[in-house]
Amino acid sequence: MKKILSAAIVMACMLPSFSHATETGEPVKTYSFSKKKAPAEWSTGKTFLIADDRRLGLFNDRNKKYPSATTLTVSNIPQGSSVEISFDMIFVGSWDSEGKLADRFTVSIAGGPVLLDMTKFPCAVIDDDDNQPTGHDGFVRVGERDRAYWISPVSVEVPASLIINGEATVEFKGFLTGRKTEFWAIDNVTIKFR
Ligand SMILES: [Ca+2]
Repeated sequence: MKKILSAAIVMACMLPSFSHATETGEPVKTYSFSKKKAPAEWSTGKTFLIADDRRLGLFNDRNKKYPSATTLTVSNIPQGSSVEISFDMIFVGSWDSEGKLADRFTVSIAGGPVLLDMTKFPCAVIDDDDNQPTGHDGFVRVGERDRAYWISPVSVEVPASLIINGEATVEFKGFLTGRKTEFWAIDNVTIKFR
């Protein structure tokens, strides 16, 4: 009997260590969009092949053929925890960091505050020529043309104060000046509770 009791105590002591592992950085959820349709937590289902890897996208807020934004609903967030969302942002075409054609990308609470406001992009071209990209990760066919793409790791935190009833809906949105020349997609999303 004594043996059984001590085994139960050891088991009970092990339980908190599981939640501790989560706090110290184990993802509670990952999305790699390996199927044609994205999981239901995402408001848009369409995926697109870039370098033989499915990504959520493409998006363009000025072109009716594409959705302009997507939202991700994160549920079962422990009380008092914040949420860290990390993902690969894929910039397709030559996004502009300045000037009249400047583009923008935001991550925000749906209908609420902006968490990340991006105005600097890695899309560099030589001599202002879209046919001479530099530092890009490859080319992808969009419509009738091959376009360069750049992949940047992005991380954003949803503070505990913006989480209501253990849930947060986060919106990803691009504000593009190019209707047919600029697009975006996301991939390899990981969710961590902090
Ligand atoms: Ca993927």
